[in-house]
Amino acid sequence: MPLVLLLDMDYFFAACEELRHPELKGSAFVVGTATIAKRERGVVQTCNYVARGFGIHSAMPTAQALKLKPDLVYLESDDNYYQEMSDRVMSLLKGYGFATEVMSIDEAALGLGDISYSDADALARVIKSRINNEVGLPCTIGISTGKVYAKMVCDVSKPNGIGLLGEDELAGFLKDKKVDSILGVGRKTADRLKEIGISTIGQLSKADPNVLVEMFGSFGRELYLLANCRDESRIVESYTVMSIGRERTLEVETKDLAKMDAMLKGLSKEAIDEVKKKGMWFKGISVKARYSDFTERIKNRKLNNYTDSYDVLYGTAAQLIKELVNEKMVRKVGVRAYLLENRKGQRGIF
Ligand code: TTP
Ligand code: MG
Ligand code: MG
Repeated sequence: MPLVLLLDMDYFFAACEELRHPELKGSAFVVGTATIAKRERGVVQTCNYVARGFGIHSAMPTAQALKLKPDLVYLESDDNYYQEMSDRVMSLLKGYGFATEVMSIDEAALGLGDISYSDADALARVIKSRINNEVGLPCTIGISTGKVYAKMVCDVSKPNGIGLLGEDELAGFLKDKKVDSILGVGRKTADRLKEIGISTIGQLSKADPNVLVEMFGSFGRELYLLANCRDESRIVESYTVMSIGRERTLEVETKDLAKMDAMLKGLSKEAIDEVKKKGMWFKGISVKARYSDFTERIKNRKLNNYTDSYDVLYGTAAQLIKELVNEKMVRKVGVRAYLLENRKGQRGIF
């Protein structure tokens, strides 16, 4: 079973501030979106652990935080500085040569491949101490069989920890956790699940997968599998948002390659239109098949050169889908262009 290592920086913006203002360490402080003059109108981006001790947290209005701690220190956000620190962390991580997905400014996932838990643990210790020493910041690492589980075990190991979650521990770990502890489940999803009587992951595991798909589309399927100890999240190198793709359910489930091919043709056309509209080109192509049993497989191919050609996208997709056809019926196919760049040469973020 391949393992994923997920690293998330501890109280990131605030830790960056402590690094350059060590005198702040003992006092409660927040980093906020508003200027100091208008601080009461902004929200807290993050705060240090001293402030957390007073019940202050991310996304709380600063005015409310000041009520909880009237002598709270307020700092204006300095995005360029945090991005610079983030870049240092990410380039240290990428230096290990594993497939690395930068998931946000302060977190990344590494696909470790087939490696033992003890080797993964040893690697995590080295990475954590290098980030402590070479960048000067604290972080926490989670290791499990997929990105979502690795994130969950990272969350419960904070601060400054390393958490391992093995396959045999998964069911017990997940059972009583609230659904919103799953990466990607926000308040809206949690509220809708509550309406059908689901608040824990244990309850989610017993839901009807078809009902979940009806409610949430493909995310419903992911939720169902996640609740049942299957984390199929993939490491996508570079930014996940930096991909453009289309997927669609086939009219009837099929094993007929020609039907999938016809669908991919249309999807490729739509994806290329979008790539061109955004003024981008790409170097990675990925094709997905979803089977009747709700499992999915993805095939990726990296090109030698950037392109925005329909023929290349569709032609590659047509090759890749052949590798995904097996004895199972296929209900959905998708094609995606990733490793995107602006044609002007700048990395595109949108
Ligand atoms: P997080 O990793 O969610 O939080 P954190 O690093 O501050 O704390 P933790 O130790 O629990 O991981 O977010 C990373 C940074 O993103 C955070 O330092 C500031 C910013 N951020 C916001 O600007 N607004 C928000 O609502 C959140 C959650 C984060
Ligand atoms: Mg963090
Ligand atoms: Mg984070």
